[in-house]
Amino acid sequence: MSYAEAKSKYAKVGIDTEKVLKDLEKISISMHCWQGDDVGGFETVRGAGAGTLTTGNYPGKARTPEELMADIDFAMALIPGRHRVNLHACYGVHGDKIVDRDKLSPKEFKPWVDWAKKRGYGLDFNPTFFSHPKAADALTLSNPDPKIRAFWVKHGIQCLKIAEYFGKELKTPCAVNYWMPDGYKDEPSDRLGPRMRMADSLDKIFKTRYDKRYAVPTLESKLFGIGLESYTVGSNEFVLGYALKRGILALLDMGHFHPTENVADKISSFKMFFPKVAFHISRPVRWDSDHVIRQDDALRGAAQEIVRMGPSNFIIALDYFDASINRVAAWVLGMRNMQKELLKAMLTPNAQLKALQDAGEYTAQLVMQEEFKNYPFESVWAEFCKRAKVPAGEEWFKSVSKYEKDVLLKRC
Ligand code: RNT
Ligand code: ZN
Repeated sequence: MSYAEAKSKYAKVGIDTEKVLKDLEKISISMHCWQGDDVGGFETVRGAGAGTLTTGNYPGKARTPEELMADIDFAMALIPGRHRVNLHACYGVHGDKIVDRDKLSPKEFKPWVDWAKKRGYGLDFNPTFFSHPKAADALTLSNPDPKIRAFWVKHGIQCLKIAEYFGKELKTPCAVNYWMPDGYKDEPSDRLGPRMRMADSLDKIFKTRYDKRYAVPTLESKLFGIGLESYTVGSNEFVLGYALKRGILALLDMGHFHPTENVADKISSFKMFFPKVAFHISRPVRWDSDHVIRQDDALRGAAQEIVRMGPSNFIIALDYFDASINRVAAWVLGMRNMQKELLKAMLTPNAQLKALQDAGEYTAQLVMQEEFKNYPFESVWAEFCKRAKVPAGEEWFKSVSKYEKDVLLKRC
């Protein structure tokens, strides 16, 4: 179906596709740098570890900041719209000597800022509370040893400063997300103590003066980690309570709940009590496996909630790391899938469906929910891509395959 035909079909159910195209263009998604090198970073200690696991050994991962930047640029050129890049503290650009986490400063991130300015990307940030000798036992901000806690508090503070620098330089607020793996493999004897220590450490970090116009802290919860199956300090309840009390944002990672929980259902409750809802869009398979996001029911559900409550109320970041497939393809596919689900949700007559719900017209609601799924979304997507001058269909994969042959495989 042509765009013009699709446009008139949507117009009949009250949807203005021209407005939808404009609205979709306004949604910036934060693309996670860590898919590019399996959460490696540029320090000496490598690998995700500490509660997470990357699996696979696909050739061609980025080894240097230059390679990672080039791969991100290549991916971004195949994604319609303007987006952001999400960095982790372990991706600092160091000289001869590695600056330890407690001493990181804007200096190590200047090359990223220079690059982002040139490209027009916004930057988001994450302190790295893992892949470090002082996190070997997966206890950082809740560590019983006050010296280790102090080290990580310092890291948390430095990251707030780096985020502020990003926001100020790039003139767009930087979301700085705190996720700590802290937890225990087996049943702890004290569940309260670590949570009290964690809260105290976080207090020390967030009492630092920072400019709220530039740095927007978020706190990410988790149900369990690999090797930390019995207890996670920063559980959902801990995060909700802490974030509300301290006036920061809570971050929902789609892989951090029981596999049968409906993450989409949580969003409206978050929206009620927080000014914005922050997201790590991920796809768990049996566990928090961080598979590339697909156009599945979980993503559809999240996108619908985001659209119904207004995308400007959300901070959307992707978080997955598959080391078993082409990493550039993993980025492009995930970003486009997120956009496609947002577009599908925008092309749904949400007000009509809500009216059916409120009127108790459940049969009609069910029928319409299903019928609208088959409206000609692809024609609008193709138009969106055409205007953004990027391939609409699977042709994008040809360019990635060529890049793999010409660039990625030469790294091995
Ligand atoms: C881990 C969390 C966390 C990380 C990134 C790399 O379970 O989801 O967000 O994936 O910080
Ligand atoms: Zn996450």
